[in-house]
Amino acid sequence: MAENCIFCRIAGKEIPADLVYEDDQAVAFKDLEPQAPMHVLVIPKKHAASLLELQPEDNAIAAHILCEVIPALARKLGLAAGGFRVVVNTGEDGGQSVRHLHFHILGGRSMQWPPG
Ligand code: DGP
Repeated sequence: MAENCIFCRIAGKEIPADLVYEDDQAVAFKDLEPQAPMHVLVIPKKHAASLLELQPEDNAIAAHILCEVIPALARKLGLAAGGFRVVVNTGEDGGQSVRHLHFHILGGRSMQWPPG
């Protein structure tokens, strides 16, 4: 757990969030500032500031989130039929505001490309 990390504190239940999924490695909760009718954040419980901090030993958690948690959540949240978008903002130019790795799942409307 990183000091003063808001997402570590959500994972640790120190501050409340609208949790939609939890297992021993990951947590998912509704985004406080939703950009789509369904907007959920999936985070690893273990702190990593961004994608750039992931190490080879994090392969298993990254695969777990991508291959298991996100598809299962998309189905559970009713996004599988219409489709959805997964976004990992990274660093300043990537628009990352919270320095704890998180996967945005956005759905419930048609997405535009390119993103702003
Ligand atoms: P990013 O810009 O990619 O770092 O996205 C951070 C997202 O986190 C942003 O969409 C708003 C959301 N967020 C920030 N603080 C909180 C919080 O305390 N609770 C919840 N549920 N979401 C938060």
